Amino acid sequence: MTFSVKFGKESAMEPKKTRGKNPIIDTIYTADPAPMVCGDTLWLYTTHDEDELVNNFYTMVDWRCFSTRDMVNWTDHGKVFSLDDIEWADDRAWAPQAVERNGKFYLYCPVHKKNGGMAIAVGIADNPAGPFKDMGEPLVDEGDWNDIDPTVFIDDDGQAYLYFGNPELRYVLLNEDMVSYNREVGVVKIPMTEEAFAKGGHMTGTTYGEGPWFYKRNGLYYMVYAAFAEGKGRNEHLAYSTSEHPTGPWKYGGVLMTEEGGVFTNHPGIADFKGHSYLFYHTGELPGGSLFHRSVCVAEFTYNEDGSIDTVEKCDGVDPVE
Ligand code: FUB
Repeated sequence: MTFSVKFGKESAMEPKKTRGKNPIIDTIYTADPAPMVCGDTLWLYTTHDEDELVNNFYTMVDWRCFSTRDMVNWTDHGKVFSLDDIEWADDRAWAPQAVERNGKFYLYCPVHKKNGGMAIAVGIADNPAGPFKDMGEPLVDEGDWNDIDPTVFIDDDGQAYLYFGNPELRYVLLNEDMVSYNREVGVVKIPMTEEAFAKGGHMTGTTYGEGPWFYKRNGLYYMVYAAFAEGKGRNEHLAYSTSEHPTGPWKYGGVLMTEEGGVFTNHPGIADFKGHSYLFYHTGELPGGSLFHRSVCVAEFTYNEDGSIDTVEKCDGVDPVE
């Protein structure tokens, strides 16, 4: 059985009868999963690791989109945004996140600028499957290399937050238009303390590495991120911190997914969908998988009564939902 979706050009992927199977996508290499729930559909935006590498490094030129209504059958919407659509960018189509506001869809994407350094681009579309159109200039461009891995969240009072960063976690307060931010507040640097992110091996001396994912549940704010334990040669694991306020102070919560069995990077995306909580992540487990050839997976998890989360195991798939 396959289903059709209302938006865009789609192709139904191989139907799966009973359980969803990891990696979710086995036709291309994908990484940096960013789920977005819209009504009865979960949309999954990913980066795309090209088969052929340039300079033996991440070779990534476009962003892909997939959707599901049951966590088992997925529809491939193909390329929804690419470096070719961003006149001022030339490389590194890295980890995105999408959000809907007032009937428009915004895809926040780190890219390498033609004149050097990383910055955050915004693609805008009328439906979740794109095509996304670049807003024409960087949204965040501090002139350093920290401006990667944006995560966006609109709070109950309407204030939207865009967190991002490697090695530092930073944020801006997005304006209602979602394509500009409060310049008086500017780019705020989160104090990179051990209380917030635990002692770790990344450049700030904490575990916080990159790939933040910001959301709120039952009045508690969560920051989930790719993290580095102390010591040399460690792969990234996933960890989380919480706060009673959207801008911190943050308190370290624990390890969400261990580094074992993965590749150097990992990248979290969290969504509640049809009464279940999901952690999307990536591994190198497709045939030919490697540091630069990753694939997106998903695991179901539950919260403890106090809002804490136990370590989630990498798994081979999830059950269907209705
Ligand atoms: O995929 C490219 C980069 O690697 C992402 O931006 C990081 O989060 C890491 O996954």
